[in-house]
Amino acid sequence: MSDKWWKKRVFYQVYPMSFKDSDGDGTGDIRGITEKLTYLKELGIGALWLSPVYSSPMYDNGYDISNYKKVNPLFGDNNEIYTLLERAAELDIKIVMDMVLNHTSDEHEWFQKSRRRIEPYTDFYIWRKAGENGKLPNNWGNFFGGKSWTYDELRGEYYLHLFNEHQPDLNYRNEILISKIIEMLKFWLKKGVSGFRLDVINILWKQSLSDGKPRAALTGMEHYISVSGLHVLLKRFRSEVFKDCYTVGETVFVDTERAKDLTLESRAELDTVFSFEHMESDCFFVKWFMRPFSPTRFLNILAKWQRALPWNTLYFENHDQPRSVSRFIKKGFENEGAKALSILLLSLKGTPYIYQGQEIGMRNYPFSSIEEVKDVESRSIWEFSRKLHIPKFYMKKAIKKSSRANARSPMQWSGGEGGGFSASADTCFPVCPDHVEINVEAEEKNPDSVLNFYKKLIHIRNHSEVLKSGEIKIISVRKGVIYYIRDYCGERIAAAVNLSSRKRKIDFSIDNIISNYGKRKTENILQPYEAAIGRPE
Ligand code: TEU
Repeated sequence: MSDKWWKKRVFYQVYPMSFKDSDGDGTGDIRGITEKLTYLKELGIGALWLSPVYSSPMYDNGYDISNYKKVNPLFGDNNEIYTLLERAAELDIKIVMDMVLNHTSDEHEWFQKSRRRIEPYTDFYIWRKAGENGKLPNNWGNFFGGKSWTYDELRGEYYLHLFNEHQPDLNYRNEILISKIIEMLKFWLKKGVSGFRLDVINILWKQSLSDGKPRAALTGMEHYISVSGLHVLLKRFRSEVFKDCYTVGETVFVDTERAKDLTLESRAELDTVFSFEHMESDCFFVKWFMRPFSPTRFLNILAKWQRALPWNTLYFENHDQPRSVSRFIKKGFENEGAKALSILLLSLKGTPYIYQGQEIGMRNYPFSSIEEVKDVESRSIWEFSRKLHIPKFYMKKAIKKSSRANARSPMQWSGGEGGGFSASADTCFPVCPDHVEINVEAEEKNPDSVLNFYKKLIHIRNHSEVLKSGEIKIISVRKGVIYYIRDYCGERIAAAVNLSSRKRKIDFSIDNIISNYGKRKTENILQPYEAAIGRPE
């Protein structure tokens, strides 16, 4: 059995802008995170994933880095992050930093020099002349909707950007760039970082820049998603810098086979990936084209991934996804539903990730107009949909429901002014009005709260070898109910989760070590959203 630390710990993602503001300027900061380490420790958290804290003009809230080694003044300074690393180490909490290697900000010194053809930066980015008859260099689309090339007057060429125009893609055919990236990663490892969450890592290598097969979205993707050159590059990173640290790659459009190609230990590329298939079960190809959530479809995808990979991550929320309670649970069942999801998250096989606020059952922000939705992706998609003449009423509804901004409203620490997030009334994102009921302070006092349920469950997991390391056998997925057994050297534990809003008959029996309904009432029935971990017969 493996003793890798990242297989044993529960992770927690912090989105620094909206976690805790310590100095009253309305934006979360590093000192705020340090202040809350004891809260996280009490929750049972063993590792943090910190979304980007580096210098950035914040077009994409830090996923547009202008200096990899310097902390964004909005969040504090380098000494503050070193202090955070020290305090976390004292509490035995590992820190995994987000690292954006596919692109930088256009304000990064490298890009500014590349535009001016100053060596050695001239080829750090992907520059091309216009195509025939003044056309763009190719027909690729970008992840936020629209084209992926922008003309730079100064250089007189186009540069590639698979995200926003302020996020130019780096050129990994340039050796000097690679050596600078490796040197920068070593810098953070030396400071005590335990690993990296690698943003869109499977699109780093562009196999060719030829036109792509036209698609509804992301034309050109076959030229850069998990292509052969990427595997070579990742093996190199592994041997030169990621030797002893943990990596979790955010990988877009991967199926189970591609995920295995990236994570099998023998291949020495990444340790784990964040895949998207289960998070896309309620949409068609892109999230703006939604279909009703089907618990059976969702659970079947999870089951498929559990069977296919020896190990991977588990997550139902992050800073790019709407809140799971608003998305997967019927109105009126939020409390049971949030707990049912927590049982699933913490009893399947893999490394579980909790996103800030998930542990108190935070919900989507009730946007009343499209102007309120402050997010570069939502804005771009809105503009793009206008050009395509997609009906306004449809897009408004789709964006409000699935925008990333839903998960970025400030963490709700208390029921008081501003949810206890900031002393300022003018916060970076508006505080969700439901903070009056849904907040840490109130939930700590309520024995039946989602927060106390998470705490209990994480505690059980942290002390159970079978939940942490056991093999899994998915026995059945039927009518929104999943039933599985974990097994560790003969010690067995079972879990059953009804993710539907209906009562369901079951043909197995499960006692309860922990259940979201307290004591189980009826032997062969699961109540709506009832979930339990117990001993199998
Ligand atoms: O996200 C990558 C990505 O594929 C996103 O387009 C994602 O699918 C979408 O946001 C879901 O709505 C990563 C980061 O997590 C995201 O915050 C960044 O904006 C993006 O990369 C660019 O760095």
